[in-house]
Amino acid sequence: RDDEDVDLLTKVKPKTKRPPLYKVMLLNDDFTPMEFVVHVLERFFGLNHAQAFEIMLTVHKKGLAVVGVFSHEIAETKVAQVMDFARRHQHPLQCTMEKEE
Ligand code: TYC
Repeated sequence: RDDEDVDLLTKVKPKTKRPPLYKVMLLNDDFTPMEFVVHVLERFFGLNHAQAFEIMLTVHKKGLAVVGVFSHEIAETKVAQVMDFARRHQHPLQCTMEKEE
């Protein structure tokens, strides 16, 4: 750009906001088998067995846990995949998403 434009342009704040991120959470229940939850975490969240087992136990003990943070579209896809997989196996496992502050 021309040198005369520099003064003006440097006063313009770049308003490029990053898109919001969404926490995907798994909820505890009394019926879904622990091994099924571990499998879900490995299959849909790319966790290794040890990580998956640890997060499953956290959900089991605390009631819920964040299993990943994603863009809105990816988070929606993960929730839908988990809910569909749980429903097909007739487990009441619940997966939800929440905007990150
Ligand atoms: N509470 C379940 C049980 O004792 C295990 C479980 C863990 C269920 C995590 C859901 O998101 C969950 N079989």
